[in-house]
Amino acid sequence: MSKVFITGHKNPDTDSICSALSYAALKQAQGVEAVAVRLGEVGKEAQYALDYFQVEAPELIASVEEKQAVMLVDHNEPAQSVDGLDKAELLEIVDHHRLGGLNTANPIFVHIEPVGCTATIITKMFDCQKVELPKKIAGLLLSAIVSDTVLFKSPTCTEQDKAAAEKLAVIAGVNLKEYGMAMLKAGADLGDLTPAQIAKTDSKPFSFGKYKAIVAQISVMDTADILAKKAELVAAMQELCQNEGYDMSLLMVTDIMEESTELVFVGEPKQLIADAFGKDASGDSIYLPGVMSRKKQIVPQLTEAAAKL
Ligand SMILES: [Mn+2]
Repeated sequence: MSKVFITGHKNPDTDSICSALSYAALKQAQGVEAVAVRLGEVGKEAQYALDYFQVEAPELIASVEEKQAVMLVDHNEPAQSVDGLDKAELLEIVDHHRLGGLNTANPIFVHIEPVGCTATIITKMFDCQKVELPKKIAGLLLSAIVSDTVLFKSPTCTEQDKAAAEKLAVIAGVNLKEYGMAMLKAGADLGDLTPAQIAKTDSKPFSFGKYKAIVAQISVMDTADILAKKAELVAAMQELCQNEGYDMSLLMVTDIMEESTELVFVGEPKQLIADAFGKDASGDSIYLPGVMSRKKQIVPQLTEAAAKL
């Protein structure tokens, strides 16, 4: 059999990069010819983790050929997955997101749990399947958990994520808090990102009722710098809608320290935002204290509001 590709979602975040590498390591330990791949550029945060634990990034691919064996981690929605998936041979899904409309020709292995990170599930799989966790892989899994749970502050974080991270930190030989903060800081560095790049940071496409939307998220230590450029961001988001055919573009500017989000939005219907969050949405942003998770605090609310609109 040719090699099995293991991939996270398009526009990969730290979990998608690190879980693909880790699941490939688990499969390889079991004799499967697995190779981790990625569908986009490695972000600053994931690069910090790869450098720290001296692991090469997964190979970049644009699409898969017909009949290519594929396993998905950290996503299951076709719109977020590799081009050509419909004609590939999908074997497995390991994920922690909502189910999003995938149909398959054959029965497949699916392992989805409502935990804070795919890496938490993979950590448990190493344990259950009695495969020893290499130090580097423990470091990658830990990095993914720190990222997805924002060092356990996100409402998506469960006791399982914390327990896994504590165990992984010991194996990886790092101080959990120190390493975690350093990695989040590396990811929060805006550096030379243009407004157009910020508008697509960690973005994912969604359908809310009949409306197509793209929801991006940028996590920072302090939102003042980025919100000072809100007019430029809004212009870039309008352009994104026009160029890529979205009805709405949303950007979560999440303050890691304050545990809040300024949700910037363009497009129509703004009533969707007003209904979903119970706020006046006549401007171009709303402040959402306590909101850090797209998956739990943004997408379900928009989905429900769209159903009633
Ligand atoms: Mn994830």
